[in-house]
Amino acid sequence: MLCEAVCGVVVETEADQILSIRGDADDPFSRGHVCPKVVGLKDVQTDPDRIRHPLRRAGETWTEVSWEAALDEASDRLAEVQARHGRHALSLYLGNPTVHSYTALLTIPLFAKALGTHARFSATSVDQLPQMLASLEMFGHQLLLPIPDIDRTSFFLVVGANPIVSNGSIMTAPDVAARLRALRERGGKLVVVDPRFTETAKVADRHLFIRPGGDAFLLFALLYTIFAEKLTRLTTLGPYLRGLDEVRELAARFSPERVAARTGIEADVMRGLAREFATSPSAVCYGRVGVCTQEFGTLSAWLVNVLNIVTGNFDRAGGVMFTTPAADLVKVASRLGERGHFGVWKSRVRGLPEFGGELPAAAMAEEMDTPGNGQIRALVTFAGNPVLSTPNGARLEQALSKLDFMVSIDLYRNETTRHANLILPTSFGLERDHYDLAFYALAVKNVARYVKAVTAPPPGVRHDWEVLIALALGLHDKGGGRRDRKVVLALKTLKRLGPKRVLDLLLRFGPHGKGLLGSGLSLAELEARPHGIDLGPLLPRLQDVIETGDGKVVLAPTLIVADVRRLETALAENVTADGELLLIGRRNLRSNNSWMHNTLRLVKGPEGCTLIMHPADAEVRGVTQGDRVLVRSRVGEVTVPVSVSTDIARGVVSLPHGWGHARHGVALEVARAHAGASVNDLTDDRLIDAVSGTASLSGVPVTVAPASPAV
Ligand SMILES: Nc1nc2c(c(=O)[nH]1)N[C@H]1C(S)=C(S)[C@@H](COP(=O)(O)OP(=O)(O)OC[C@H]3O[C@@H](n4cnc5c(=O)[nH]c(N)nc54)[C@H](O)[C@@H]3O)O[C@H]1N2
Ligand SMILES: Nc1nc2c(c(=O)[nH]1)N[C@H]1C(S)=C(S)[C@@H](COP(=O)(O)OP(=O)(O)OC[C@H]3O[C@@H](n4cnc5c(=O)[nH]c(N)nc54)[C@H](O)[C@@H]3O)O[C@H]1N2
Ligand SMILES: [Mo]
Repeated sequence: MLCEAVCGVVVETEADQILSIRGDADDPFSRGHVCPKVVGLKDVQTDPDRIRHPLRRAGETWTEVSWEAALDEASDRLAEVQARHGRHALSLYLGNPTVHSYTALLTIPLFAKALGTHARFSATSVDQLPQMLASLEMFGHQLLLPIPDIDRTSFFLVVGANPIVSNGSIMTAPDVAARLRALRERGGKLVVVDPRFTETAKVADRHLFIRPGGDAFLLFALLYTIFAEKLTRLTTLGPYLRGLDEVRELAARFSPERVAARTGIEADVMRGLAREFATSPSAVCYGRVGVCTQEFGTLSAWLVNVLNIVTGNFDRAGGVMFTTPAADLVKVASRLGERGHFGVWKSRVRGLPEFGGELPAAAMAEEMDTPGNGQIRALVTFAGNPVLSTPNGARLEQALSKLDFMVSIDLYRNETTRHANLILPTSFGLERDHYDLAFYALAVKNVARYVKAVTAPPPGVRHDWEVLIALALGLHDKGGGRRDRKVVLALKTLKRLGPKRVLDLLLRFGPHGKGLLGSGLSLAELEARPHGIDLGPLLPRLQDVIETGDGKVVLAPTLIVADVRRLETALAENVTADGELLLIGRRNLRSNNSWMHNTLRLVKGPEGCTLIMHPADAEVRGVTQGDRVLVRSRVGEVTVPVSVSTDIARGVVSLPHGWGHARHGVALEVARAHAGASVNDLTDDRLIDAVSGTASLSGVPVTVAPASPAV
């Protein structure tokens, strides 16, 4: 409900009060495991700061208003902006928790269509966009993401991910720690490549420090060795690949010697790693946020796939595979002809490409604060906090304060939503029924679980899908949005049926479904088995799912290959100027992006928002443990305490994101007392992965100096 690991929970209640939440030992997938964040379910639900009625802002004063008045005003004002400035003057930002609500997932595509704007943004472009783009280009569908077979592999190479803390991402795997322990117990190996000696690195067989942004070079060097030493394994896959020769030729330009300085890893070590990976009985290379949100995000995401493919670890047990989810949105989307698209239109100011109908979040502020035809004048946010989660948040914040109108569908008045004219609150957590529509498609086993709501929502909130549909239909009635009868009809049908019925249809006509009468899955079947159902291990199924037309994997997509030249040029360039350090991020087990810092049980204890710095870098700057330092980048500065540690590579500093709650107007009592500073006041909206426009949040050049004592 708030985490990709989808652990099952048992909730004890009395008269609608939650007494306890613990791990569900009978859940076949999570087997009783939960992490500290589980307390967030209750704490957020019962948080005194949570919004429980629609709120309207006049200047700095907030007052409760009725739903009717709020929805009427919202649709009126949004329609007015579109009438006056054109459809694309209205923008939309979708935040990460959208994917944790099946009802939102089923409604959002229609809602977005109904708004009729090209100015759509989401957390995708500060996260997994490169992986989705690689999938679109290589497998023909943006949602065909290969998933690590973590339970059967014998070699797990983790590049730019920290599953011990994140609980696994685009790899839904409850209790990932136990799964990694099991890997080593069966004689397998875990190798972690990261600029920080992370919690995952600490349980690995080996950790390699890499220079931020060095991954594409490393992956090419591995491929160089594998091709040069004839270690490819293409027996069964061979006939299904296009572009192998091209990949071989490209890799031949990146010998381990040539890239050693740029990766910070010795040539021999890279060679050894390549041999081990390629000769293991099975192996997986797994990359996540650290390879995506960086200068060469798309190249890295692509090369991760290529490495798995050419070593024969693609579409087979112990390697990476595509899932067979009970509710198969990929299949449905394909049948509707929606496989994803890229670059069909460009952003107005910088000409950045759309992806699946969305523009990069790094372009959001400039689209709002740059005058001219098509300038964004209004915004709808849904479950997002882009002021803290997208690059150059301070610029975005300025831009939000100048919009003609903004409405936020959210639980809190936080750094972003405080700029809204209206906040529309929705149900949360155990107040709504739940099915992990997105994450079962990304899970390391095929599983399914549906749970009913446990408690009633507060009387003044509505379910997310109800709010989205009401807003879209209201906008239409006022003459705004896209004048498309099919979309309006679909919204009205969804309103009448409810998302639960749609889920039932998806299950019935999915790969494990019963259809209308047969035997197999339906919602009723799942309701009767609330601990969830094990649908078996992942299976090879490339030929069932691939959407490239000729059934072949495109190993060397033109769009991506074109960026190799930039990579090669970068080999000759200095990454940092004298005295500069490269800033990376980190996550903490007791924190979830920007929005769980208002629960005291999670934020108490040692300060979370500290800058980790290597002792040698600290010494030359005259900084010692606990000192407050001033961190500066091109776009801004923050002051934070330093934590001196050899757990980080020299020349690199790490600051977590999601902090910075001391901003004026934020109604988060607990978070304010543990405010920290926002790393995204340092990250730079100009730094992007050149192919996809994904924000390069990692590897930002900064300077660090002792902060002058507070006066
Ligand atoms: N507790 C907790 N769990 C979470 C979240 C949370 O905030 N808190 N957030 C959730 C979300 S939205 C997501 S998307 C997932 C993310 O899941 P992960 O990707 O597993 O999590 P991160 O901690 O972002 O891991 C990225 C790693 O990349 C490293 N890194 C940075 N730059 C580079 C680089 O250039 N090269 C390499 N090789 N590594 C680099 C970082 O040091 C970090 O260890 O986690 C989810 N789970
Ligand atoms: N520097 C840096 N920046 C990063 C990252 C990084 O690693 N480094 N990680 C990036 C990643 S991977 C992600 S996914 C993004 C996240 O970016 P966002 O999605 O923009 O931000 P969140 O902090 O997840 O904010 C979630 C919002 O949703 C609200 N919310 C929570 N649950 C619900 C619900 O059920 N209904 C409704 N209506 N609202 C709800 C919360 O109150 C909060 O306002 O941040 C990105 N930003
Ligand atoms: Mo994310």
